[in-house]
Amino acid sequence: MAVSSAILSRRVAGSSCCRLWCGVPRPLIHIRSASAAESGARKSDEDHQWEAAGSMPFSRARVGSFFQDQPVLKNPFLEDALLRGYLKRHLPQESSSQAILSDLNAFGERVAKEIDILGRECELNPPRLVHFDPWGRRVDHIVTSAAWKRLKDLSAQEGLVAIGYDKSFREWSRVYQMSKLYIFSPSSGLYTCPLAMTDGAAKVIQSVGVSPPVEEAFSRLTSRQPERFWTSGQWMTERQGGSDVGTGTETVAVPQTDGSYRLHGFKWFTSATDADMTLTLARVQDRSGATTMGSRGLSLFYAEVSRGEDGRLRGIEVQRLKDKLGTRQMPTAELLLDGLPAYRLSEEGRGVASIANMLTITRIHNSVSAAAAMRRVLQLARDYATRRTAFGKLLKDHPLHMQTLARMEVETRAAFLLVMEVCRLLGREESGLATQLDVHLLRLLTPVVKLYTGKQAVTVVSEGLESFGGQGYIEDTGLPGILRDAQVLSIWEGTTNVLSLDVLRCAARSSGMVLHAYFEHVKSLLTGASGVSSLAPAVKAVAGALSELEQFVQLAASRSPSYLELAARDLAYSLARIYAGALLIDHASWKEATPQDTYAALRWCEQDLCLVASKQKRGCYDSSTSSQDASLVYI
Ligand code: MFK
Repeated sequence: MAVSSAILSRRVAGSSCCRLWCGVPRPLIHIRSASAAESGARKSDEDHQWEAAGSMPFSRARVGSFFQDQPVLKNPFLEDALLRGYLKRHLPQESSSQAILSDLNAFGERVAKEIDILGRECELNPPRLVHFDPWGRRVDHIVTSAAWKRLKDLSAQEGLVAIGYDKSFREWSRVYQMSKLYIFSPSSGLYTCPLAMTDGAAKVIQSVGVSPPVEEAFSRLTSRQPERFWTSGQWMTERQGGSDVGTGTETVAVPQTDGSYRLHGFKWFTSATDADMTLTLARVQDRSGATTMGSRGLSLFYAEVSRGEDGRLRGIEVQRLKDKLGTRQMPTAELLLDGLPAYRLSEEGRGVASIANMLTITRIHNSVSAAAAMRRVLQLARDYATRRTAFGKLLKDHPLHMQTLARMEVETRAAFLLVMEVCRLLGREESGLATQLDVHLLRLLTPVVKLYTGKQAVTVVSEGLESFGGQGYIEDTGLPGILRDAQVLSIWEGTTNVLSLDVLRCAARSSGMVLHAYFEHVKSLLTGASGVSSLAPAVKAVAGALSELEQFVQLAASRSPSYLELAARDLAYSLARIYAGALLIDHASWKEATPQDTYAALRWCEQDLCLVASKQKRGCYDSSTSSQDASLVYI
């Protein structure tokens, strides 16, 4: 009975296949037997009989026998022509550069063969919170996976923070470090998050002075020895919200007789909460218990996360772990600070200005992760396009599919060059080589690049998932996780609008000097490419957009703050698009540039580069707009 029903099912399947393909070109990949689909498996006698009979066999399990090849992750360093080209162009011709390239190559191999699996394990084994021990004592253990712990050790060994502080690479330390993180990020199981904050904390400590009580912490944050390596948190967000830190921070710091403090408050959103230490903001209480409200009442504190002899966290209770859309690999918690011992690192009232160094670093890390997510989905999509056949040919042979991937490639290249530009400037600043123009550019571009690449990442990764068809929507392919994790990139470390306002603020505080530096630098990049005829349309487009932007800035200077505020997001986008255009052109004008570099620059520059000028001409920032926007939303 069982045999006959199996035969029956094969016949039905075979006949339905004949019906299906009648009059339609046969696919290149035929439905294969289940056993044949498993490479190396031997065919059964029955399979041979069916093949001899010319049938279209389904397996006994009636699931058919065709299995789509999955995309394969190859060495992300070797797969990335732009990364390699960028490094070849910019790194000096010396042995340390060779060492950088070989390290990136070896690391890329490790990412593909070893690290990607660990990252996946982190996704499959998210952290959990154990509040109590079996005997009812409060322990607040954040239990993380073995893979997460392994990634901490590996991050130390690979110097993923340390390289940024390694003086032997001079102004290229940051480009080297961020290139490595760029390769690592999509496979890191979100370990890039604690690394970002660790790097940011090291930077803050460096800026306030590497001396006790944070000397030891600095050495641990930048250590390559797993047993010494520490990660840091950045506990800023409280219940009243993450953006308006000045108003929203309620945590108080009670001075102790020995000069230290005890912190009391509630941190609503603390990421990578298994950290060894943290930097956080609080209001110092005076003798009467009063505090200063607003940003000017905030000071920066350093605290270690440790346990007492009773096994309980000192001065901390973990309220709960967050249930997030993505980044589930990483513990994010709500914390009650109940007398947490801490040291003040900043002058009283200089908390926001002091933690700003950390924000700069974490925003750059965010941008690196955004470009990396785009690159990863594209690498997988283009590999898949060489394996998947539809409508009689491989996806790579469908021009419309290639057009879609090429557009993703252009976005990814622009994002990558923007990110590397900020890393280059950071390296110059930290090694004492930065000109005033570099310093202004770094201040302006950090929020611009963060906000723009965060948005690009969501769009490109989403498009990337679509390029896998339904499989892109299936959890255990690992693809949806890339989209979920990308969604946070435009939210944390400053949302798009908050960063757009930061752009306005830094322009105002520098009396326009950051914009002056911007205009100067873009013009110099265009001048460098002016002799390359193939790039002429792109140069013309960027020069035209730049001139429109200059006109807008002049006009905006005479307008009310509310006018500027309405224009802030479009202004930031315009700054990003024009600058990216100039960088693509600059890269394509390099003597070893490829025709693809030119093509990417030309394609990028076809879009509306100066969005803010186009919108301004249409009256989008006029005084009546705000009320119309509101009435449209609340209709
Ligand atoms: C994959 C890697 C990802 C990374 C993982 C990280 C995970 C962590 C998750 C989080 O913690 S998310 C929460 C992060 N929170 C934010 O990003 C806060 C967003 N809000 C802002 O950025 C607001 O603009 C800000 C809190 C800074 C506004 O505060 P204020 O007090 O209104 O700022 P104000 O008065 O403009 O500036 C105070 C001082 O700071 C000024 O210095 P001076 O007093 O010396 O003039 C500013 O110049 C300085 N400052 C502010 N923003 C700065 C800055 N300096 C440099 N760069 C900046 N961006």
